[in-house]
Amino acid sequence: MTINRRTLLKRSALLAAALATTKQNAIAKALEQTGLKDLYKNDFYIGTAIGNARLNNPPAGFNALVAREFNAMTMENDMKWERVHPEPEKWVWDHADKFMALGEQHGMYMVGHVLVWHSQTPRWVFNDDAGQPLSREALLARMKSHIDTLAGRYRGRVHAWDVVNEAVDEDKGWRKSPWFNQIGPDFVDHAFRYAREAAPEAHLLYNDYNMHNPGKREFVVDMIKRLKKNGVSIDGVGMQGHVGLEYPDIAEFEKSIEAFAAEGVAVHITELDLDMLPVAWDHIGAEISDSFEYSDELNPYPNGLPADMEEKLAARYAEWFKLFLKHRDKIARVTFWGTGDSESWKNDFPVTGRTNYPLLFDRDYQRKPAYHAVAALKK
Ligand code: 9MR
Repeated sequence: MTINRRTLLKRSALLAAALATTKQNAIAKALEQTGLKDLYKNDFYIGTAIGNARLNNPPAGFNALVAREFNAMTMENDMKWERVHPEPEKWVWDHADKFMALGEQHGMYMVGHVLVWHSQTPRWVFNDDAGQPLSREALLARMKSHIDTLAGRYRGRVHAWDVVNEAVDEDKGWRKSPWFNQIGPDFVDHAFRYAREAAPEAHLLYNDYNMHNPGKREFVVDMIKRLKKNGVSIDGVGMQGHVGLEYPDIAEFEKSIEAFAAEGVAVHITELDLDMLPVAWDHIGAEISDSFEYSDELNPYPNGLPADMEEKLAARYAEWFKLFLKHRDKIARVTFWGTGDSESWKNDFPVTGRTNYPLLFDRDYQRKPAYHAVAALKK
């Protein structure tokens, strides 16, 4: 029998198809026991954020899924000042302790979120008993005592701390938060110094969103340079990664990864999620603010994501993970901001009551096509 070119081509196509099926079967089999953390074990940690509801009342199989898929955990809200330290003499440890116990049971890389932030911080922190703004020295003392107590409690157990969160404005400058207004720009230096004293072994991060924005990138690069010049040690930058299908420009995000790494710090992708809903502020032509009125037009998929959108989500997630893999030498961790779609803050921001699909697991904690697209990059 002579084998002509056509037969050959046909045979190789069949072989390729058979190989692809074998490969898919192999992935599926491997994933019965293992998860993303195993596929990416030579690249970076794969993390998730755990909210209080899941911590205290996990749906069936939730803890097992988290242990199978992830090797890093961040507490979504309950180490924030207003939750853990709601009154001057009151500390609430139950949730944070429970979070630590869950993670440690599975040998996770534990992330503390967050020591110094303007949001979710009670007003009393910044004021004296008469309601007047604290002096610089008094506010620094308060910051130090908070960091000592919180980071000190989990010393040697929290592996990375978001030390300062969101201190930079979009338009290249300091956010005019009470921290900045009452202490000055060196509030960041002090926060890192106090954190280093309280948690000497921890990896200390500056964390922010929209880090692809060139103005923010430059500002943060300058901040790192200044900290280092002042003898303050910073180990990494957290790029939150609240992204969408159309934004940001991945090339700009990449420039920021490179710019931060060039300063000698590790990059952590700390809060990854991918918004699938119309961008509210484009739609109604308003300025970005905290909330927009609900309309059905802004909530187009209340009963499930159409297949073509599911594919777009998968393709976009694959693009992001290709970028992360390309820079695996610079990236220490990629953490999703939640596990299943129902948990995500994106269902309520910036419009409450929508149905969003930003994560890799659906509302029944099943792997979505986006999950498989991310997994397939490692085969
Ligand atoms: O996901 C968090 C949500 O449950 C809270 O209501 C919200 C309050 O500010 O904070 C969310 O998490 C934020 C994180 O702590 C810092 N970066 C932005 C995150 C999304 O807002």
